[in-house]
Amino acid sequence: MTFPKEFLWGVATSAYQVEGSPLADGAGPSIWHRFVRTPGRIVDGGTGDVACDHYHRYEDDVRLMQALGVKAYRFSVAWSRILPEGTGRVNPAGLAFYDRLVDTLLAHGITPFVTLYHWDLPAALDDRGGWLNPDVAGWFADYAATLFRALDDRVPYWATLNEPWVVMDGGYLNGGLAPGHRNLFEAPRVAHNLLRAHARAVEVYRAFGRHAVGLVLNLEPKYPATDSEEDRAATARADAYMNRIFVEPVLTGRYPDLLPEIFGEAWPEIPEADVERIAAPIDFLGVNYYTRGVTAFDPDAPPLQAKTVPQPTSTYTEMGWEVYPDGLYDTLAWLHGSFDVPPLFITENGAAFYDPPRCAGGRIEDPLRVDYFRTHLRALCRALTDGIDIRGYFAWSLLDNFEWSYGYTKRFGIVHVDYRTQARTPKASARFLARVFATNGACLAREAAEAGRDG
Ligand code: IFM
Repeated sequence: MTFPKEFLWGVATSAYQVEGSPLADGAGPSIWHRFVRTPGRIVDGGTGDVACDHYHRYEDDVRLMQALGVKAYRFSVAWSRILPEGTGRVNPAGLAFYDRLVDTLLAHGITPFVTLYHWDLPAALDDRGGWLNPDVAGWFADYAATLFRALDDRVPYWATLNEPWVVMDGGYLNGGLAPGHRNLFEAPRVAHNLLRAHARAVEVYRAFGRHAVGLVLNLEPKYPATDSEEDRAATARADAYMNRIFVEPVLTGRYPDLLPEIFGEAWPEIPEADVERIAAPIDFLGVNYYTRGVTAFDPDAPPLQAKTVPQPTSTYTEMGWEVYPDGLYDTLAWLHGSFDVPPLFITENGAAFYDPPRCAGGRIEDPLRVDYFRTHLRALCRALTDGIDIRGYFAWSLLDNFEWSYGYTKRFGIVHVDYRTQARTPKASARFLARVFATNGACLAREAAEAGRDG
C-alpha cells in the first residue's frame, strides 16, 4: 500500500462555512447571507455570520494544519468579498484577506488549493438573475481573472466550481439551498450556465495562468436495487442526472442522451459551440465522494422516477448517507476506464457523526469517523495500485462548520469547534490523519498487516 512520493495530503473548507464576518472590510452580501435570514430555511436558525471565525483566526488555523502535517489546504474565495456587487469595482481589502491567507500557508509549507465558487453567489448578481442569466459566464470569468492576476504567482491549483450539481439541484430544483428555487425549467439552464462559466474561466486561465486549473464534481455511483429492467433504467437516469450531466460534457463534449428524456420539455436547446468550449481540456478533475445510491424505480418521484433504497446492514452517517468505501474505488475506476480523464484529486471525503462526550484530559474520540477515513483511504489505495492517476486527497473538513441548511447540527470536522468559545480540539480522526500524512499512507499498510496477524 504505497502513495506516490508527491501525493498531496490536505484538508478542505469553504468560505461561507468557516470564515464568518461576511460583510467585513467592504464585502457585499451573498445569496447565503440572504437565505439564512429567510425564516424556516436553516434547521437551527444558524447563520454564517460568525461560523468558525476563520476570517480572524486563519493564522491559528494554519498553525494547526501545520501541526497536523497537512500538505495542502483547499479553501474557497467569497466572490462578494472581491467584487461586492459581483462585477465591476474590486474591493482591495477583500482581496487582501486571501493574499494574507495564501502567504501564511506558504510560510508554513502548506500548498494553497483555491476554489473560485463554493455556492456563495453575490446577492447583487442574484438580483440580475443569478445562474439563470446567461451573462453569468462573463461575470464569473471577470471575477476569476481578478483572482488569477492577484494570486496565480503563488497558487498552484485552481478549481473553478465546487459541485455544480448541488447548485443546480439544491439551489434551483429542490430549493433546499440558496437561492431556494423549485423549478424544473430552471435547473438544466443553470447547469448549462455553470458549465459555460467554468469554460470561460478556464479560457481566461489559459491566457495568463501558469499552473493548473480544474473542476470539482460530487460523484455518487448508482447501483440498481434489483436486476429488474425498471430498477436498472431508474439507476441509469439517476446516474445521468447526478454524475454524467457534468462529467460527460466536460470530458466528451456531449450531454448524456438521457437528460432530454428526464427533463422533458424543460430541457433547453444547447448550442453545439457551447459544448465544444465546455470540453476544453482541464488539468485535473476533483472528485468529492461521500456515499453511493442504491436505486429503485419509483413512479411517484418526478422527474427521475427513481429513489434511493436504504441498506439494512450498512452504517449511515448523521446526514443519512450510507458508508460505502467501495463506491470511491468504483467511481475512480469508472472515470479512468470510461474517459480520457485528467489527473484526479479527491477534493472532499469525510463524514458527519455524533461526537461522543470528551474523555479524560478533554480528548475527543470519534471512532466512526476514523473508520470512515481508514476504509476510504484503503479504497483509494486500491485505485492507485490499479494505476489510476490520483494526485491528492483532501479530508472534509478541517473544522466543524456551518453545514448549509443543517446549520450547526452536523459536524464534519476532524477538529472540533466549540462555537461558544471558538476553541479548536483535534479529534482522534485528526490524529489518525496526521499519522497518515506523516507516513505518506504507510501506516495504513502497517495497520492492515497487524490486523491480518491478529486474526
Ligand atoms: O459541507 C459540504 C460542502 O460544502 C460540499 N460538499 C459536501 C459537504 C458535506 O455536505
